[in-house]
Amino acid sequence: MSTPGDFKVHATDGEARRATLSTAHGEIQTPIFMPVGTQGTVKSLTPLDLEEMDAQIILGNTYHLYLRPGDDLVARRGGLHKFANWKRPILTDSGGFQVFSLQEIRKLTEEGVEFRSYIDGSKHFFSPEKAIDIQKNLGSDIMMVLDECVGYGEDKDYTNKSLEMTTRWAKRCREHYPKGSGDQLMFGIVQGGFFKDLREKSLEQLRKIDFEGFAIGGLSVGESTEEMYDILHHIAPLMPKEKPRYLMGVGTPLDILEGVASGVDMFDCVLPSRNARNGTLFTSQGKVNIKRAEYAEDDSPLDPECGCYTCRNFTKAYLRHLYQAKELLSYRLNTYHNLYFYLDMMKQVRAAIENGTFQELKQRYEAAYAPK
Ligand code: PRF
Ligand code: ZN
Repeated sequence: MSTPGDFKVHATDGEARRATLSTAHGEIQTPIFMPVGTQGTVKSLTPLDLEEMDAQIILGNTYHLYLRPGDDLVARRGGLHKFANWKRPILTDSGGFQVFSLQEIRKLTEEGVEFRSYIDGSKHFFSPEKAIDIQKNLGSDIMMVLDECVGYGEDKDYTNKSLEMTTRWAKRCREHYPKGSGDQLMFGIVQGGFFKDLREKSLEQLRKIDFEGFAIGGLSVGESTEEMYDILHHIAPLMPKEKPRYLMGVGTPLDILEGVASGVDMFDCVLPSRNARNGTLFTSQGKVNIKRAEYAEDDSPLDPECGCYTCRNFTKAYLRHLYQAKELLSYRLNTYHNLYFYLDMMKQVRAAIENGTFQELKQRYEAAYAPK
């Protein structure tokens, strides 16, 4: 029997790891991509769709679900799993990032962060303890600590003070939900902007607090790919080997492969689902922009190598038509394909690590996704 939080590494290929993380709603095979279900739904898909494409875990957002329909309302319905009829694991982000990215008006103090609702402008306050209470009400399998995601271009002094506060907030989160007080796991979040010494300092402080896993926050916030990879390559291999590592809000297929190569186990990003809704589709041959006129009479499947429902049943000409007509089915078929593509890539990644062929796989994707 495994207990929530158990993390077993089965194979490695360079820094890349093939592992299993146990949660209260079952095991997750890593490396894994987590589809984003901000409002308790992965936009346009049903739980059945997600199970069909082998989604192992989805992400929910504290910020959105607290504002609407309210975490207490969700708790009265037995938690987010029951409310949304999703039986597999759920990870919830703490709300920190959403407050910082969706809000110009916010007040940050040692106590927490004050912000206005994006729905009706009403005032709200998240303390580290409050962020955990909300995630307890939602009943997620993995809770994230409240952190400050430092914007791109902040100076070293600000970034340093911010990471120190993120550490104090992380400690308060853990003290509010000590290890073993329930079957929800809690991950700390490494910040420190684009300063390697500050990243190391953040990690050193956080590893003294007993978290079940560690995330890298504060990347993909407007920096160049080179700057992001520079920090990623530096910090990921320094993170505890015996715990899961999660790169938050990243990224393109190549970013994810770069993360895996640095030893990251978990990823989430709105890119596949959001891009699907604006007609940008990921295929084995690179990106396809389905709105282009060249596809108007193209009777071939979107991706001949893809086994998803969309590719098995529809032509590019039809997908383009649905997109141009803004038909609801366009969102659904495109989202289905893009998430299937990401999840299938992760399946290939896991097999390649087991076979010791991860670098070859990575090079194949790099060839397909080379900047044109
Ligand atoms: N912190 C939190 N959530 C996040 C981020 C972060 O830094 C990011 C950064 N890419 C995405 N989501 N809590
Ligand atoms: Zn497909």
